[in-house]
Amino acid sequence: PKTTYLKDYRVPDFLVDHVDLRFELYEDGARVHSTLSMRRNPESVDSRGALELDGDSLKLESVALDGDALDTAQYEDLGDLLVIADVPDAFELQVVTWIEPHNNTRLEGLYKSSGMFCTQCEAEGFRCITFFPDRPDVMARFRTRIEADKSSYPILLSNGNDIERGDLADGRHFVTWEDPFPKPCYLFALVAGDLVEKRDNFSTISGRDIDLRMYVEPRNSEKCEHAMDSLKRSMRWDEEVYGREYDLDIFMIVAVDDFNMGAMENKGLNIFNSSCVLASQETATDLAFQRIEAIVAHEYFHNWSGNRVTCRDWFQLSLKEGFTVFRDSQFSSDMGSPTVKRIEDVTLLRTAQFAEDGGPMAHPVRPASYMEISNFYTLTIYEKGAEVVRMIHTLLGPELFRKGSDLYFERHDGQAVTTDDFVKAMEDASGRDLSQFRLWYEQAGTPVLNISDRYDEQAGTYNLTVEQAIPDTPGQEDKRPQHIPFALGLLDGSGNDMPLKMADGDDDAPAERVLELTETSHTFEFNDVSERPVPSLLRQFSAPVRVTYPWTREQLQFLMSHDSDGFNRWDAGQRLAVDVISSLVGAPDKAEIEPRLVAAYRHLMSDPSLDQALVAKMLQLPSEAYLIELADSPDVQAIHRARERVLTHLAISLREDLLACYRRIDCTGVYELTPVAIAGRSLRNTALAWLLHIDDEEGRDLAVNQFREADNMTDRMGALRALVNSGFAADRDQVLEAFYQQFSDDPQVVEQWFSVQSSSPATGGLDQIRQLMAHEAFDWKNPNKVRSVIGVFAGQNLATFHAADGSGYRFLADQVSRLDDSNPQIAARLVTPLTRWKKFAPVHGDQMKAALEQIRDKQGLSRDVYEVVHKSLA
Ligand code: BAL
Ligand code: ZN
Repeated sequence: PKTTYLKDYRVPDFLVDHVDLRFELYEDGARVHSTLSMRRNPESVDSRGALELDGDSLKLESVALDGDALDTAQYEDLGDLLVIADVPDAFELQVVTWIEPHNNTRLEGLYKSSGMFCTQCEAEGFRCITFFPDRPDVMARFRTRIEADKSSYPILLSNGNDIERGDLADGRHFVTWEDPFPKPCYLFALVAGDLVEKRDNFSTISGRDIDLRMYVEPRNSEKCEHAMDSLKRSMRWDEEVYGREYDLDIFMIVAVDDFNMGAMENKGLNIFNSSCVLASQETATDLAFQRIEAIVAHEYFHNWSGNRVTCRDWFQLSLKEGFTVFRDSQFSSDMGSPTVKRIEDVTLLRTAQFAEDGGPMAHPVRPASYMEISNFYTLTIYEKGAEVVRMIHTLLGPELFRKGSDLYFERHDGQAVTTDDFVKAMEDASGRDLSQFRLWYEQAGTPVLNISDRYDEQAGTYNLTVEQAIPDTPGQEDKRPQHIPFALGLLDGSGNDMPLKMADGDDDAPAERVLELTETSHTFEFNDVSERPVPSLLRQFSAPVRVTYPWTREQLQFLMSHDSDGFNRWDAGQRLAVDVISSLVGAPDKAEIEPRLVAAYRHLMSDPSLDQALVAKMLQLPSEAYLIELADSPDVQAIHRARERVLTHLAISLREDLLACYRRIDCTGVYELTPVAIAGRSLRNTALAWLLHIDDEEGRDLAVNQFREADNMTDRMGALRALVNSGFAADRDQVLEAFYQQFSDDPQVVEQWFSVQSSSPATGGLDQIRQLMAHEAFDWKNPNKVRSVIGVFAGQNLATFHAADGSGYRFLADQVSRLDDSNPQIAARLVTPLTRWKKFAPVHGDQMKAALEQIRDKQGLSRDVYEVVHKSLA
């Protein structure tokens, strides 16, 4: 496959002013009539070149230029390109294509899901619908007429406003939609189906009434309220925090079961994976409720950061994704607990993005090349991209950042631009020089900050030396130092923040500072320091970096209970737990387990005056995935055993505290989604999980009872998960069966039921995974089912996946090869756990490599999987 390079970017040779589409939808296919009003781009260097339009899997029926049919000698249909050598400077091109949505298993372009037609065009799906210059810097106004059988497809939707509708012969009907905003074709959408409509409305800041509509299958009509409320909160928040008002008269959300992504921000017509939008107390966990709120917000925020201002090319993907993830994380912070939200974001970043940044697919936030753009919807583009925007926010402060975002939206409204344009707007609005900061977009890899300190009691000075190093990544060596905002505080012996006086001419002595690192090494001096401080470093995780500092366990325990920064309090607990578990990896079974850990956890569990939302997070032990990420040449089985040992030890030592904690928290009231209520359920379920980890009989009774009595999915799932992971085999089988019987007709719940089993070493042995795949509810064509069984197995059930005989790796290779024929995007994602083979101890690495080679040797490998496998083996 060919590689596309950023350095080769050229403006488009042709522009499209207007697109007129007519879809004839049938059961055996769809005919697409496209009329493009086109002209040569005056900025193109090639002023006489041929017209080339992208296509994929299209059957071309006819081509006409300015009303005259062309014969086959006048154009060339190369499959992936339609070439017309001789076109005037401005013209109208009519193309008719035939496509087969019912056979479209890739779920790119127009396809069928549960009997409805729907689309996914980002990144390059529009070319599967009709021939078109499929690139985001070609922006056009779209009018779309949809024709279909009226009884099977009463609802016909596209972008913009519906301007005309009517009946046709043979029981068919049509609706015409017009979108007044020019947009790239990746934001085009179409939906046709037998759906129920839920309506609401929103009055914008300037007093315009917006019609809000959700379309779902009839069985889901009671699961829309949360998404609708989330939408209204998002619309209000974007007005208040970013000054962004909605621009069309209608905003629509559609839920579909078969979807490669989480959701898609098509202009005025957001399409969601059902699992990311439908929720009820009985069927969705707290986590799902929060995820839905965040994703609804994310897609809505794209209306400005993505749609009104879009990307010039796909190398700029983080322009919209990084910024929009940053915006949705600010929103979630404002709606719930900011500290908890930060902990969740950083956990994902440190576990998964750092792993990506240290592996063969490492790439900058603005990549320099790709083979298949679908492979670049990554944690680096999204999460690290959001961290980069967050650092700009930290460096500029909220007021100047807002000035910068206002300028960005004003300057570039209706344009397709670059990450550099974004940074420039921030510079121009703030007067700050961000030239070195731009390296965050260009250099891959996670910077490491090695920190040392020296306290001079006589002089009353404290020196902190920070050295930054950025590891080599594929194709990038010898990196330049980056501009890093580094927030810190210093704690005195009582746990109070000390005034931070520095010899910078500033008399101010704040309790916290954001230092700016720009050199390879910096030494910062603090004055009038009356005692040796305990440093609280990188507060709020002010930059996406790794920090090494020789904290003692005593200091970590101290920070856990005293740091005024909630995030660092949590982080100290994580560091302590990581240190304890890591020291036990490979140690004899009798090796002592650090008593401070038990003491610290007991303190957290037994003091109800502490912030319960933070406590709930602090009681989560670092995951196996995170421990593996932190280790050099990890032996997964040894890490698994060490972590299990610590968990067992904690549960035994804290048994009475766990029971008391479980009973102390009252969960009998009305189900609420407040941070306090969520924390209560989380704490209770953690207590339950720990008790069942040691097969405690009393805990078992509590779990069985909770499973039966629960009026919400969080508690039902908490009990189910605890029992599934326990040694109580009979109870486990019983609750699993009861759960399935109750929810077998709800695909989103069945996906959770699959996940709870495939993630568990207790039930998720390879034989069990195969059984799940043979289950009546498993469906190869549905990405959520594939993810919930195969993806969860390889990503979360690490002890089984990394079995010493390599069976987990071979199994995954088989599934990837099978899936590659029908859905290459999802197949390529599934490969991820194998890509890091070089990091692992040879006992794992050699067999992981062999599994990658097995995939590589498959005939007819897709471009998606080819890229991931070949880069991993390079
Ligand atoms: N643009 C793809 C889905 C999302 O990030 O919103
Ligand atoms: Zn997005």
